[in-house]
Amino acid sequence: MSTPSWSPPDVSQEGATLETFILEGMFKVDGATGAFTSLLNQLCLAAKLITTRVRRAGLADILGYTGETNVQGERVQKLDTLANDLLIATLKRRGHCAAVATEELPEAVFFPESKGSYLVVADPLDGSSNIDVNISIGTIFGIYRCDRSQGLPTTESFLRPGSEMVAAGYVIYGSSTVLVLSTGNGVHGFTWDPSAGEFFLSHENIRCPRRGNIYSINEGNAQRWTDGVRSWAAHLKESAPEQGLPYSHRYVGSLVADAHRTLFKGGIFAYPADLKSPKGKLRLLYEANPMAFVFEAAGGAATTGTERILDVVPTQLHARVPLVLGSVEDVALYQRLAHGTTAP
Ligand code: P6P
Repeated sequence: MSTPSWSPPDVSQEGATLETFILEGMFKVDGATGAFTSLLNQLCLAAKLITTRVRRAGLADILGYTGETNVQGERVQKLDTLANDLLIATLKRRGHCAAVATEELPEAVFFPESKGSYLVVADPLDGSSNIDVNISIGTIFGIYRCDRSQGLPTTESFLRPGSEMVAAGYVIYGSSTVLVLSTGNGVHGFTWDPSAGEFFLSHENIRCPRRGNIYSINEGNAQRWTDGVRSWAAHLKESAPEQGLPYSHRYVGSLVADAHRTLFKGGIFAYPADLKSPKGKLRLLYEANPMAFVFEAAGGAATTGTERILDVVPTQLHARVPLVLGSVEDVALYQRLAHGTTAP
């Protein structure tokens, strides 16, 4: 039985809580069981729990490294571990999630007691190298349906293109905490109100501008780029006001922060393959795919430079890809100048 696709309510819901917004979206779907709605609310609960810990990090001595390293070979910070554990524990409740794969764990976590038909992929705390210098970090998530007619899911159940996701989004812990969510029908932002302990709809129907004037890439890697990427970056720095050049350069070094700014202001974010990261640095399942899902739902674009991100079929949970996302015109220009290809 194909689960009807969820869509948000028609009339403006400005000021509605996230739970209300999700619930009212469900009421519009004939035959909805409430499982998807309940799973989304569990993810929102995880975001609330992580938000409170992130906001207290400076006070509660949960900064600093644990001394361990994760499957990426990166030093693990306490907040990383805490966010990962909170997310998994929250998703395990209510039984709608059959398994979850996160950046922090080498293998997926399966919930055999669950009768749920959903899989979650997540980067529980992206940008963790910025935690102890108080720069924006975030949580990134995506949701797939899974077929339970063959019994429990397996790791292979996760190795599907991002186009098969039914929802995706992220939480940015910045000057305020904002949860950005898409179920494929538009993109909506919810801002955390700590006094109420709720997320309230604050950005309805977010649209990515067709073109921006900001490019976001780690210029420190320039000597490792291909000639094509170098010529693209050089083009954006030319002084040609009639072409809207030069662009400004902004780079936080936290994907959620750089992507969030690009979603609202337009322009382009790129983490291309280079001599140090021949497959790119960012992970397909729980970084590139959820961001690509959000950007396409907001009228933006996301490619590897030659292929639509959401079409890439992962070969393993922690597969890496080159990631280029942003305004459709800026992504198309990147593809033309950096790879000599046209938009997919
Ligand atoms: P670099 C953070 O560690 C991260 O995974 C992403 O959030 C960010 O976009 C990227 O790495 C930054 O990488 O090599 O520029 O520091």
